[in-house]
Parts: sequence; C-alpha cells; structure tokens
Amino acid sequence: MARFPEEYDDCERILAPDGSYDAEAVAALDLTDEELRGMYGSMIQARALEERGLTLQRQGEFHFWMECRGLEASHVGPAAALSDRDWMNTEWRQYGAQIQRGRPLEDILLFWLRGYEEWAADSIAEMEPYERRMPHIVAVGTQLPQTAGLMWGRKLQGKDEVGLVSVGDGGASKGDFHAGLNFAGALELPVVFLLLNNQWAISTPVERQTAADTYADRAAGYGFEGTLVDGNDVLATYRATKRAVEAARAGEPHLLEVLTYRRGAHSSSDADDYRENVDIEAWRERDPIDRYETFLEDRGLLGPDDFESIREAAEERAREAAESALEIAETQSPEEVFDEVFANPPDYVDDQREELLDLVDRHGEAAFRW
Ligand SMILES: Cc1ncc(C[n+]2csc(CCOP(=O)(O)OP(=O)(O)O)c2C)c(N)n1
Ligand SMILES: [Mg+2]
Repeated sequence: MARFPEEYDDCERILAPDGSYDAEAVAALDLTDEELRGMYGSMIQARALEERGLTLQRQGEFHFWMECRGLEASHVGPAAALSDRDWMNTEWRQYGAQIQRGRPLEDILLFWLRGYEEWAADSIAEMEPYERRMPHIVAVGTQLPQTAGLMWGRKLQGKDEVGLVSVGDGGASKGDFHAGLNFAGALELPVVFLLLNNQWAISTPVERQTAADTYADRAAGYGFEGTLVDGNDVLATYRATKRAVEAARAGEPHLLEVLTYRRGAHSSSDADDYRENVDIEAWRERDPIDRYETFLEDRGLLGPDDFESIREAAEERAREAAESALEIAETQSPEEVFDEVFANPPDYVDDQREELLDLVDRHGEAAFRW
C-alpha cells in the first residue's frame, strides 16, 4: 500500500491535489511571476523529454531510459531554490532539475546515448550553474559521502556554496547514507540531502526498505533537522529547500524527504509487473503538473491556451534536441568512454581499452552504442 502526504500531520504542503492553495504561504515565497512560470516550463519540458526519450528507446535509437513522470515537482522545486553558485548532484531520473538549472537538452540525452558526460568548462570558476555537479550517478548511494567531501573541500577553500544531493528511498538503505550524513553533521558541512521517496526501488517497496514511518526523522541521529514535504507540490518543495539551503549555508546540514510516487516503470527495461494499479491511479490524481496548472490559472499567470502552446514548444524542443543528440553521438567512437576518467590511466584501464578496440574491430561500432 502506498503512502500519501495527507497521512502525516507534519508533511508540508502549499498546493493541494485539487489545486487549492494557502495564499499567505504563496505570498511569503516571494517568487516573481516569471519564476513561477519558469518552474512550470521546467516540469513540462521534463515530461516532453521523457516522452521523446521513451519513444526513441522503443524505436531502438536509445538503449535505455529512466522514467520520471509524476516526479517533476519533487526535483524542479529544489533545483529552483539553489543559487547559481551552488552544486547539485542529482540521480538518474531528475531531468526537470537539470532543465531548471539550464542544462541543454542535448546534453541530458547524450548521456543515455553514450553513457558518459563531458564538461565544456575548463575550471570550476568557468562553470555554468548546470555544470556545477558531479558526473551522473550510477552506483546507488555513492553520491552522498562524495558530496559531503566535495562541500568540505569547498568550505575549506572559503567558498560560500551549498551542495544539494539527492538519493532515493532505496539508496537510503546503503551504508553510504550513514557515512554521508554523519560526515556532514559532524563537520557542519553546507549540504542539503534531498531524499526522493518515490516508494519503489525497482521492485522493492518502501515498506521493505524501512520500518520507520518517515525518512526525515533520521536527521535527528545526525544532529540536524529533517523535513517531510509533499513531493508533488512544487511550491512546497521549493520553500522547504530554500529554507534548508539557508540553514546549510550557515553550517547546518538538512535532510529533506519529499514524498512522491514513481508512476512510471523503473526504466524502459522494467516489466513493472510487481505492484498494484490502484496506487498508480491514486497518485495520478495527485499529479504535480495538473495541480500547478489549476494554481497558475487561478492566479491569472497562465491559461489553457498558454498550457497548450508551452507543451507544444516543449515537444518541439525535445524533438530537435533528440535529433541533434543522435547526430553528435554518431560522430563519437565507443572508446571515448575512457578519455575523461584518469589523467594517467593505470595499466588495467589501458588493457580494457585495447580489449574494447578489438571487440569494435570484430563487431562494428554500432554494437557498442548505448
Ligand atoms: C550500487 C548499486 N546497486 C544496484 C544498482 C542497480 N539499481 C539502479 S537504480 C536502483 C534502485 C534505486 O532505488 P531508489 O534509490 O529508490 O531510486 P529510484 O530508482 O526509485 O529513483 C538499483 C538497485 C546500482 N545502480 N548501484
Ligand atoms: Mg525510489
């Protein structure tokens, strides 16, 4: 049985599933109309990118896609709450967060085509906000101690920067979770831990990950605060992250649990035959975009015609980005995956490169594309 924000007295919310909202809380957010519309644009763009990505995967162009629909508010609000100089280490399916920070769509898609990433900037100082992140995280949980380490380094260098790092309900069962949070608490590091509780880790439900009612409660064990938020309310995720970022900047880390639900499959390779449709339906009624549209309309910020044109433009941008990502990927060879890992590769990595080149020789490059 899925969990729902309404079941928790202390779960923060501004926008209810039916689009009604706390007007005082909205006023206190101090967001401009442009910023409010911007978060909508990021959520719509994420969904359009997802549709394109899944279609291309079904057509055999993409090897793999991680699904995100219904999760948009859980990561767009937090990304919007960061300053340009802050760091954001998100996981695989948080496309909206990347989009909110200005990452080009091609760049997001290219990861799924070739399996590695490149940075345009030569130094941290030259990085765009969307580049202030670690490489895409694949090994579940490792990002937690790594982000703590990164922010320790930045703190020692006297930088006024906060690091936001996300982890799933499944990732929170790893030892890395304890290492990362303990490290941040003990060293008073400027880190916000964003726990994206989407209630599934592939086929393992949240009740098999923890006997506790919330993840937010764990913060006490590390000597800092935790907050539980309705993850489908983009205004609430924004507000809670903003507060957490301010605290982190002052040396108090924070654990923010955003309660949401993964409506899509884990990935394009997942048969998704292990759960009840009733939960998916119940969470579809709590869709983050639907409720935000009702809010935007009520405030006179956007109307049905705008929704349609924004959606169409997002679909068009996703189509164009996919075309150019596919073109770029064509110009790259599989062994480039080795290029950005070591300045001086150890012998065993050189051996692996040789082995790959030999396989490419025998089977052709196409066999090694993602
Ligand atoms: C160390 C490690 N073990 C297993 C995997 C395979 N794997 C990828 S995602 C995933 C589930 C993660 O669940 P959760 O942390 O809840 O994040 P979600 O996928 O729901 O966003 C697993 C087991 C992996 N990538 N890394
Ligand atoms: Mg999960």
